[in-house]
Amino acid sequence: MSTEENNKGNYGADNIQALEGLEAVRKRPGMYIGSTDTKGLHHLVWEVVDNSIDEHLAGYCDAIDVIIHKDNSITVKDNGRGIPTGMHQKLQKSALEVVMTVLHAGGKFDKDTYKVSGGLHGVGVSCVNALSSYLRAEVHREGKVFEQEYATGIPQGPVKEIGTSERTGTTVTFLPDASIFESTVYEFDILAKRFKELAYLNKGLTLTLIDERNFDEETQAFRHTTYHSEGGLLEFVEYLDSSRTALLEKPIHIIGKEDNVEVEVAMSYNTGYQENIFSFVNNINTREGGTHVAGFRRALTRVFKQYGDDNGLFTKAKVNISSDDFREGLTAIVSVKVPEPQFKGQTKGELGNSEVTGIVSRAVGDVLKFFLEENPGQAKKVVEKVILAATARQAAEKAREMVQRKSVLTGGGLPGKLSDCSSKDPAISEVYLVEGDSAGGTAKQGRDRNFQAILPLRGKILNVEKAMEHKIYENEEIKNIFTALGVSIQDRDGERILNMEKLRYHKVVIMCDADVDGSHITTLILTFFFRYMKPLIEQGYLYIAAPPLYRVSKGKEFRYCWNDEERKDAIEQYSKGKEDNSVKTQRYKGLGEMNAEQLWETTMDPTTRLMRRVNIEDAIEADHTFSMLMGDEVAPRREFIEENAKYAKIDI
Ligand code: 0RA
Repeated sequence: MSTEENNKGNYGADNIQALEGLEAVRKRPGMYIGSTDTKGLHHLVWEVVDNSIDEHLAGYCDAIDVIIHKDNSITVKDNGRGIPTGMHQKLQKSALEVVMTVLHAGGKFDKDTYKVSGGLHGVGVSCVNALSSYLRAEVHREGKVFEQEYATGIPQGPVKEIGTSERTGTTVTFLPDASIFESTVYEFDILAKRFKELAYLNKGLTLTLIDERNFDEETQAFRHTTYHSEGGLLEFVEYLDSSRTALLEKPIHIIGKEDNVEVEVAMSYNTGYQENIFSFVNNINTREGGTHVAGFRRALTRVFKQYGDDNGLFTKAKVNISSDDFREGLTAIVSVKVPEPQFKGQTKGELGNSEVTGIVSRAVGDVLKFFLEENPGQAKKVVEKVILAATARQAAEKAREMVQRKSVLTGGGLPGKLSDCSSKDPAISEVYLVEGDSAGGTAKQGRDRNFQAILPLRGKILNVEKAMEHKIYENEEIKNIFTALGVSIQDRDGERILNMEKLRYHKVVIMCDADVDGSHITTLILTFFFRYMKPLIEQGYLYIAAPPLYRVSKGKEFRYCWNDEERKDAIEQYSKGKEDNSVKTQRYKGLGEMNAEQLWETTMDPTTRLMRRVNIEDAIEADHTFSMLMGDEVAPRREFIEENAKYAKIDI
């Protein structure tokens, strides 16, 4: 019997069930893909790509190509085994149709292989199908090519055999349903960022992204990028630390397996003071950590403490070492593959499986112990750094206490430079961090003093990437930020926690000049918040003000413009297309060129201003950007700026 015959007149109970399943997805898309905004839109791609990654994990696929077409439809092509096309015995139709139309069918029930799909993303390609106004699946398998087309998940015909082929693989092309998604425009950068991460997490796999919406005349090619890593996590760590000075000759690489849980860790130390641990479970980023990260930390503390004690290194230094001190200047990636992961936490970004802690701890402990014994020279460097960290931490504690004690002694202790607002309700209060005393003065005159406070910051605040922690707390401008905001940093078992209970403003707005210097200072302030007040960003309290770039006027009429398009539009409007010398354009280079009233109506008036909320979508990339822009080494920074200048989007 041919596939075609199988499908003919097959309108049994199972078909109706499949239809009802897809209908449920269309009725409540949020339940299946989280949301229908741009995040949900990109989720469709993750879903299909995850299925291809599973083929890679099973050992059958080493290339995935993704194309963004002109109409924002997406093609995902892999060279895996291809979705099976034979008859599904129970449902009496092609397995391809089952995978594409039955919720959670997936098709792979093999417990011995790890799956990305079915994990956190995992709702199955059938969901993508249900949410696409059009989808086409093409399968190369057993020497043949098969295809089937769908609309909103409903097959538009049977699975057809359309040719012969010498390769295997699956190609899925889908057009997201515009009646379901708020936006149907794909972002190159979002896709590229995830593919880069996936390349590091799946060594040997090549991911290519092509954007057919964007043709580059110079190279006569569509915008595209390819990611591939032979070194995997080892290269990931090297990439993350590429603008820092390494302490070890080469990152330490740990691979282990116990009870079907696979562990892979790459770690290195640099001469900086930050701790950067990124973690993944089945390729999914666990932003909130979890039991795997706990296991890693436990091993680190245990092994280093033992090594230091055995060699009498800590007693000599006469400092108390806390577990934090072992992680200063550490960059690590902890990746585990768990057959049945349980995710918990607010955003389901935390691994809950308790058995994983011990497994990771043992795997890391064994290798680390061996490394220290075999490499006494490098071990000594790390131990010296740990001792330095402990000494610095104690100095920082004192400095922090000073700041906090001082704020109590001076009765509320608000900084003298702060022009506070009258409101004491944080929910409606805003504070503007303004570069320079003169712009601060203008802002003070222009503000609505009922709910807007102004804190001028003088000169460039400390470059926090390079400074030691106690220096941070001794810096006048930074102390002012802490006291003005009403937040403090507290120690809990050697871990630093930001206490925001007394936060005085729910909008903290960075306001700098719209020129190169201003954007540099914005980056510096952002770095500071990223490093020391991350929860404030995560809660959505940090903003960047957007002063206009131009003022176009004719006589008494004028318009503010935030970009060149608006400027052209305004000139056009006033000159009505004719040459008109009375149309004037003023370019604002700094806040200082605006008077108080102008600053209010363009930048501070909540009913008219433009403001950008700062979010750290991706701490990995943000961290890298910060350290690259601020770090010691010039080459990667230049490279970064050049690379990004082309698309004019250094968005931090
Ligand atoms: C069901 C079973 C098998 C593979 C797949 C589905 C599969 C799905 C997708 C989605 C995109 N690319 C894909 N590649 C494969 C196992 C196949 C076998 O046992 O031969």
